[in-house]
Amino acid sequence: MIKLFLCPGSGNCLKPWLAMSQTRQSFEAVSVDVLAGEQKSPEYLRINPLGVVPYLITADGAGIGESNAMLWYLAEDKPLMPPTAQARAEALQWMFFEQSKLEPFLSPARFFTTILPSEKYAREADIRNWQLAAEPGLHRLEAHLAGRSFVLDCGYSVADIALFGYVHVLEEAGLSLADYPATARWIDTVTATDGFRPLSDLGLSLARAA
Ligand SMILES: N[C@@H](CCC(=O)N[C@@H](CS)C(=O)NCC(=O)O)C(=O)O
Repeated sequence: MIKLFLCPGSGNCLKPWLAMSQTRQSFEAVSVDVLAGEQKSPEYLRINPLGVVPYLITADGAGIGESNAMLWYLAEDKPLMPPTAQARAEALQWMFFEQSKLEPFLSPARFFTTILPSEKYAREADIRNWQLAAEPGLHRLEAHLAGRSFVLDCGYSVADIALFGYVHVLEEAGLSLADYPATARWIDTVTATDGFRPLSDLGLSLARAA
C-alpha cells in the first residue's frame, strides 16, 4: 500500500491526499509534526533526507518527493492525467508555475499569518513582501481562469489540484479573494468535484513517523 508522510494544514500535503481520495487509491497516512521539527529527526531523515513533507512511498517501496511529482505519479492512467501530449505539457507548465510563482510566497505568508500567528508582527515586513511577490502570479492565474471551469480545456486535472493547494487559502496569507473573482469561482468548482475531501478530513487518528 502507498504510504504518505504529511502534516495537517499544508497545501503541499493536501495535493497527494486529494489526488488519492479522488482516484480512490487507498493509502496509509503518517503524521509528521513539522511545528515540533519532527521532519528533521534522524528517523524521518532516514526516510526522506530532504526533511520535508509530503513524502510518498509507493507500494513497491520507492520514495517520491515534491508534491507535484506525487500528483503526476498518482494520476497515471487516471482521469486526472490530461489525455494528450499538448495537455500534459500545459499541465506541467502550470505545475511549475505553481512552485515558482505562487507556493514560495503564499506558503510562508500563510504560515506566519495563520499557522504560527505568534510570529506575525515580528515577520510583518517579510509577510508584506511575500504577499507582493505572489500578486503577479495570482493575477496571471486570474486572467487565465476567466471564463473557464478548470485550468485546462480538457477538464479537471492534476494542474487544478497543484494550484488549488495554496491558492484556495490565499486569504489565510492575508490576501483577498474579492480581488480574484474568477479564481474564487474556480475554487468553488474544484471543491465541488467528485470525491473532494479537505485535508482536515484526515483527522488526527494518524500513525506517527518517529
Ligand atoms: N516543493 C516541496 C515543498 C515541501 C515543503 O517545503 N514542505 C513544508 C511543509 S508544506 C515542510 O516540510 N517544511 C518544513 C521544513 O522545511 O523544515 C513540495 O511541493 O513538496
